[in-house]
Amino acid sequence: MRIRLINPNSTASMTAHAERVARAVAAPGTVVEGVNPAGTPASIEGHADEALSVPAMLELIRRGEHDGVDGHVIACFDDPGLGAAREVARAPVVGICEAAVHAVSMIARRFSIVTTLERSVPIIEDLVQDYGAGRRCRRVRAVDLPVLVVDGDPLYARQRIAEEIGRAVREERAEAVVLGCAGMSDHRGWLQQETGVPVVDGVVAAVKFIEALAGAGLSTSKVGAYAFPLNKTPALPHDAAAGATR
Ligand code: 5HY
Repeated sequence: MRIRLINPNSTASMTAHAERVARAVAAPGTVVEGVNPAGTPASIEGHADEALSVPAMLELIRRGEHDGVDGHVIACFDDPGLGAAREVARAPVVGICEAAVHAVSMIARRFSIVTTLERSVPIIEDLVQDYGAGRRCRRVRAVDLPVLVVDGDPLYARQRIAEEIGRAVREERAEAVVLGCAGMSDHRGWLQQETGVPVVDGVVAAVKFIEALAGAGLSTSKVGAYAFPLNKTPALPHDAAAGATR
């Protein structure tokens, strides 16, 4: 089985970290290849960064389809462009937020999420509602560290994440915690050991969900919402020059 893990930001070290975590849990016979675009934001922190990352991410999905991969992981906790990616792909596409939310809902009745910056909190809160887990999620918290600090200063970051997990357990009685950034994946085991509660990482969950879906012979439905995009002839340059309107 071949899984393409796509980090939509352009920071190769984050791609490498997520690929290493994914390969460590992949089943024998599953090959995971991490890729990221050049030219997208170095980190995705908010709506504009998401929007700027999606076109190049879709190209990587198309390339994976051409290469015949068995599934795609979008390794960014905002699940950017997930619906668009499912339109373009036939193989299953799993976002790490959706994967983590479903996985944690099967091991705990109430959970919290710990992400990077405060600005990502409402984005993730809306995703949790969209994924039908609004009642299960007690709170989305932020350690208030930029994504690239989480990636670049791991020992400091994991200490701050552990403290936030402790607050989630004490204050809202979280029974499990989800790591709300792909850059936190490296720390899952240490954090679980340190805090004593189950810690769920979306990269791991997404890889195992792809193995389950592809292994069950399931692919993205091409009837309805995720049907292949309609062909659109790009506006020709002279249309614009002639001021054509349609
Ligand atoms: C992520 N941003 O997983 C998200 C996390 C966030 O570049 N990779 C990013 O803070 O929204």
